[in-house]
Amino acid sequence: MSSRRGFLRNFLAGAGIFASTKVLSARDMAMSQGMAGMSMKEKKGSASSGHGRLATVPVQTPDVPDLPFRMDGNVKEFHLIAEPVKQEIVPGRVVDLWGYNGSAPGPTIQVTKGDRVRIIVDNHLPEATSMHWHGFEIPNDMDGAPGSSQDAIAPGGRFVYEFTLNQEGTYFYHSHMAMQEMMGMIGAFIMHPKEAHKPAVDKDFVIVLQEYAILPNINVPNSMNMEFNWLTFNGKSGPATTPLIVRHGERVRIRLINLGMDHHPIHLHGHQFVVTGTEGGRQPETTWGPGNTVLVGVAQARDIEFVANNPGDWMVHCHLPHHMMNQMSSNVGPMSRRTGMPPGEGMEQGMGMLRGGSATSRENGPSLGRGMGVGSTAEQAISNSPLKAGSAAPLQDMPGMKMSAPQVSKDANSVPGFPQDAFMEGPMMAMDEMVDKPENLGLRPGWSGFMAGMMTFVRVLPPDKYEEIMKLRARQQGKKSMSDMPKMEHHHE
Ligand SMILES: [Cu+2]
Repeated sequence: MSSRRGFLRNFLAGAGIFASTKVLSARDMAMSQGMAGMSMKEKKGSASSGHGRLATVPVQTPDVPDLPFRMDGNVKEFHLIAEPVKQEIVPGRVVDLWGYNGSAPGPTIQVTKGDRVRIIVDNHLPEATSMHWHGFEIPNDMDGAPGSSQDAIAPGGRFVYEFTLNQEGTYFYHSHMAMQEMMGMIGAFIMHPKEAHKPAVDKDFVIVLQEYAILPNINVPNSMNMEFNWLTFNGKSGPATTPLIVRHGERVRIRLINLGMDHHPIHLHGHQFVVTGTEGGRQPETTWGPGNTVLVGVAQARDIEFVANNPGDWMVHCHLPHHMMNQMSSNVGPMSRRTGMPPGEGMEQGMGMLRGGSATSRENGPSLGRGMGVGSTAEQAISNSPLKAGSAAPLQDMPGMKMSAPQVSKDANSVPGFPQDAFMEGPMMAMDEMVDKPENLGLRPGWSGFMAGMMTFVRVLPPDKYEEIMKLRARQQGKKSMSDMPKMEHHHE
């Protein structure tokens, strides 16, 4: 088969899912632009993907491990341990979450429709927990609803679940204790069909959306809070999220799962996609219409699919502005905005630290939200005050961070609204080296200064760049597995 025919077939397979010819022509244009600068060799490479293939591809959950299993006769046996987890959500910010098997979100479980599974759940938490299989059509006594279908699993206790799965799609498991959900206790549970859905995808990713309220100088999420300052994709906030690496021309599925207190409009740059699945499984093709933003509501899952026909590093992110920030709170206010400590104020007041009770106390509680804790609105009426020229200088000492002078116009302080709370966004916040990993290879220098919260990339790469990253990743994973060899077999062949 000539590369041109292969390419055409792939392109048609990808474009065929769209009903609108208008969209098709826009895609056609993007495609021809994207392909213009490529050599024949590269075109051949991008045409080698197999959209017509029968076998499913395993899902990749960047930054989250897969849960291994062992076969007991014809039963796939998994072992989940509910336990406290120390998790570094961005370099230097290690927080105390609750999750499974050392990870929050918990490890991804992958099965195939028709599988009989046994899942041993051990509770290593200091309190009772429960394990609910979200959306599973299984016997009531396996549902994990505490109090009604079973007793909660006591601290130190165990419950063994066993059921046969006759569904396919993007599902998840989670603690059914509400506050534990806000501590990180959820994981993806992917049920593959026996044969790949058509058109088959070349890459299949999972992103679990979570949010935490973690006040400055505290490592434990405040599960009572109604506002959140750490927004994560697979337990990481930008720029620590690991990009999704795809080869130019491949068909890509991203499975988005949301468990938190907010709905997240997830937006993809540079491509139109179709929503091919929900938390209820595959959706009929007649419902597929093009879009580039999908609202993933609480307790929902959405599968999006697109042909990665537009080369480049494309952002994929929650579009709620506050969900594209890290450590959101006014705590950087007083110290960074003033010349020093104002005269006549004590240490705590001068630094904008909380006084008069905890963050959720009667005094401070009402001001939680935008002002979360330090510098909260009850403590300080104005969160912003003029930024002193060059005031970022003291931060230049932070190791690993490229602190340059902020990009500020001379008359910045005369402009109403300046500085914004999120002034820290920008090249001065770049930490490319601190988040260095194979998947970030070749990103534009300084990229990390603009990535925060629920943000990552889909990197649509020419074959040579793609191979280079894959080789680097394989080498790194090889090194890792030499040092901490997992004892159990993996699902991936
Ligand atoms: Cu969001």
